[in-house]
Amino acid sequence: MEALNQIVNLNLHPINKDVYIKSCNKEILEKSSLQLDNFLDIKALMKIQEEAKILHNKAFYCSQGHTILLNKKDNNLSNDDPCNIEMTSDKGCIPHDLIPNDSYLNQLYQSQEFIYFIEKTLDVPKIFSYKDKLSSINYNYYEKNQQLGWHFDNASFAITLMIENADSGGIFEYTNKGRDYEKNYLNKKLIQDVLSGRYPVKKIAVKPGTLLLFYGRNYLHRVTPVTSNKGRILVTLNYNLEEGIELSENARKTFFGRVN
Ligand SMILES: O=C(O)CCC(=O)C(=O)O
Ligand SMILES: [Fe+2]
Repeated sequence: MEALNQIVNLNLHPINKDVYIKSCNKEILEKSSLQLDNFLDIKALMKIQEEAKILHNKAFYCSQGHTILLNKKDNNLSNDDPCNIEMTSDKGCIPHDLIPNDSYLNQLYQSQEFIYFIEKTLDVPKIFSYKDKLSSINYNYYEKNQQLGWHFDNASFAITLMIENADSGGIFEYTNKGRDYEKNYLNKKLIQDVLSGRYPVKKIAVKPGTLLLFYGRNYLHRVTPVTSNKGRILVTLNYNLEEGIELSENARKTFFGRVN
């Protein structure tokens, strides 16, 4: 087990210090997302990039149609309903059980200091890993022309680590205005405007080593198609607010090609 400072650039991001944690909490409340550039120590980033390349040929590629709420299109509903428009998502995925135990990613994910930082920054009581062996940490590979269509996540928040970015395309875009899940609020007019390109969404172009936190269940977001030969590699660090949660068998089959 490496010390946290071998993995995280603690000089720039002292996530084990209360003052810094408070400033991150303030920032995510003010700006709606938290972007920490150069979060990973440079040597750790290089090791993770190497690991991503070694695992690449084991990635499971899927292409799927889904609505913004991650459902299947309902042919009984009107095509004009923005919640019934079919998006396309295609990417490759390495599930958690293929990531070596001693990977920096596993060490970061399990680190009590990192977990505490996330809990306090998001102001949630506790976070837990997935019960299933596939969903907690994922490498995502986006090749040329691949993308993630507009959607709201099922999980309330998302944590991503950029590992390699594409030379062009593969940009993360979002708006924090479309939904308030807790209040059962969904702004269909705004969603319609986003889908048709009329709404000025926020764009985040991040460099390798950046950590990004956002409220994926309330933010309509997407990854634009990669347009360069160089692909995009991103890690998602996935936690739940309750213990013992599994990703649905259906979702596991879709994203990982298997259930166990
Ligand atoms: O790849 C990204 O930047 C976002 C990933 C995402 O939205 C998801 O996995 O649901
Ligand atoms: Fe998402």
